[in-house]
Amino acid sequence: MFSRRKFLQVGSLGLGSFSLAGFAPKYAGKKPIVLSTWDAGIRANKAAWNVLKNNGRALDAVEQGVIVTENEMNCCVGLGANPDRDGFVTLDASIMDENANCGSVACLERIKHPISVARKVMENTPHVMLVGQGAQQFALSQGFTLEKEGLSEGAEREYKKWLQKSEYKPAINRENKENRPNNQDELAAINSSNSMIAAPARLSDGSWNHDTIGMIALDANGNLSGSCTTSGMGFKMRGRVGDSPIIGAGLFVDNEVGAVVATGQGEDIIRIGGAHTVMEFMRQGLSPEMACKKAIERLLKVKGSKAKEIQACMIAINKEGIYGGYALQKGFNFAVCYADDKNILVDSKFLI
Ligand code: SD4
Repeated sequence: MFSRRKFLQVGSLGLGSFSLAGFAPKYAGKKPIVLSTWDAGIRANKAAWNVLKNNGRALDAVEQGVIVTENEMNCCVGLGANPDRDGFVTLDASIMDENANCGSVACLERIKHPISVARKVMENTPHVMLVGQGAQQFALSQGFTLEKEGLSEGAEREYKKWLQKSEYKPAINRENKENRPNNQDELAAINSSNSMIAAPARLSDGSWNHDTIGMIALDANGNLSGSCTTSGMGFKMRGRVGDSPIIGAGLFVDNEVGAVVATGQGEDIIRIGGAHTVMEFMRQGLSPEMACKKAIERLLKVKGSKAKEIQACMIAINKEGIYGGYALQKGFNFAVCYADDKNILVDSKFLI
């Protein structure tokens, strides 16, 4: 048997500097660094980088970063997003800092920046999570504006299309590039389908769409933070909440270890306590990429033969600024920024 004593002896022989496959090496990390999910992360990273490069706090970076996406008109983040099946846009968001403080909101309506409300929950209440009307009331008490009711043009169109069949199929993975159309005919076919969707492949102007934005950052002082903001899933049941506002599922930060954020089918990410599971693998010494892979493998095991119908993805950084990500299926990418001229899109590895 390989006893603990023998293991310690091996370590003391200097083998501690070896990189065992999948274990985090002690080099090649970047600091500061910011990562975010999907290609929209490139634009969001720029705002975060502005904070980080000026010695700013990771917490401010991850808030400023995802605000960019909340301001964009898109299917899945912010008030322009697709509504639930009753026609209401309901938003989820969470944030966590280097001191294990965290805040989140779920099912928040008519407030433009749920991520900033989540931060106020963290900073100005004794609670972690506020939902629905209570979250909205709190936002108003903190000076946020109540935006007008109704749907964006794109969301209105998508909703009307969905209403024709009102199918409830929470399974299809639209972020997967393989499912993305290669031409106008394929695009039309996708747009005319009525299944419940995580995100349509293209926006109405034809540009690639994106989903939930999750962001994690390590600042120049070596502190970590993370954020996540989403409308969840288009045409979801009224009241449905995904993983994104649930600390430990969609997001987790431990300043001694790393930061993790998830995107994809929230129900299944919750089932494995996604972000926290990745964190514990990193705590045991696995690299961020291997830790994400292990968590996705667990999800695959839980989901079994139905895994093909969904997407689930994790990204992580550790204390050394080493980063990685893993997805269940092909088609996930994430944006990594660690210099003015280094804001790159990385195609994630995947399991199936
Ligand atoms: C949710 N995880 O509400 C979010 C949606 C998402 O890619 O990330 N989709 O389940």
